[in-house]
Amino acid sequence: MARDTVETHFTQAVATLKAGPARDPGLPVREGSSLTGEQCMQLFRRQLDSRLLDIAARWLKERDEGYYTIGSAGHEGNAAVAAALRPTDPALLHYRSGAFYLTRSEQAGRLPEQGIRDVLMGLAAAADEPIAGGRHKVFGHPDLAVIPQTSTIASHLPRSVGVAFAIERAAAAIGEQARWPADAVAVCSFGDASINHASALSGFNTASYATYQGQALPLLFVCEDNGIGISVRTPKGWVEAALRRPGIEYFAADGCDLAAA
Ligand SMILES: Cc1ncc(C[n+]2csc(CCOP(=O)(O)OP(=O)(O)O)c2C)c(N)n1
Repeated sequence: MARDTVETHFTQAVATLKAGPARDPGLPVREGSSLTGEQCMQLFRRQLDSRLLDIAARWLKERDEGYYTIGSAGHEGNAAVAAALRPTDPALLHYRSGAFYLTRSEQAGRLPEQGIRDVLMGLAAAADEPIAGGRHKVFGHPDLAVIPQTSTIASHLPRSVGVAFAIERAAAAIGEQARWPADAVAVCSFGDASINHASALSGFNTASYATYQGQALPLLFVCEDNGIGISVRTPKGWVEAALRRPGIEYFAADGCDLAAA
């Protein structure tokens, strides 16, 4: 099979890297980070799996055996987001969350190939695919607390606010046994262009409005900024300018740097 363009870019870029001094894999990869070399390698493997799934998606499509080629290339840093959370934290993910999904699957005690298989079944629109029964390629699994979403951009943001609100209300206000642990944090990922959608704006506003008046809302919004929405560039600085809101703590990290992320 001929290498495709994304794969070629990747292997060329990796070939230019110079090995650093040997380090104890049990130590942090650099000062100021808690990420050990060992953990870093584990995340890197899931990042590679995600990239390989993208390549497999195009390869299956060429053979008329796969139906979706929406990939996660360039977004593999979201493995770090999964690693920062627990596998019981409800996750509402967008379509670039391959590495998050594979990392979480492993965190939950599954073999790497089980997560890979879930995604492959989605690509092939398999009737046995557990989350959508072959109707769409979506990331979702009840055992992984990954709540399935459609690829309708931003549609899951208001829902994530509801999930976070429910975690808090169930635990603190009504003392109900909820679906999620009482100390769970909901996570919701989306792209930089998606933050302009009315659904996203209503989600941000509701979160902001609630926390502004003291309502606890355990929610991590993750904007994966690749600088473009199909063919439309996101203005420089727009994501930060648009997302700094009352009641929402904003912080940024380089998604291509696992330790920073
Ligand atoms: C509601 C809705 N409108 C339009 C689309 C078509 N669409 C698919 S991806 C996309 C751009 C998303 O860009 P961004 O949020 O930056 O994420 P990226 O794909 O760059 O990761 C659009 C408009 C859609 N899926 N859903």
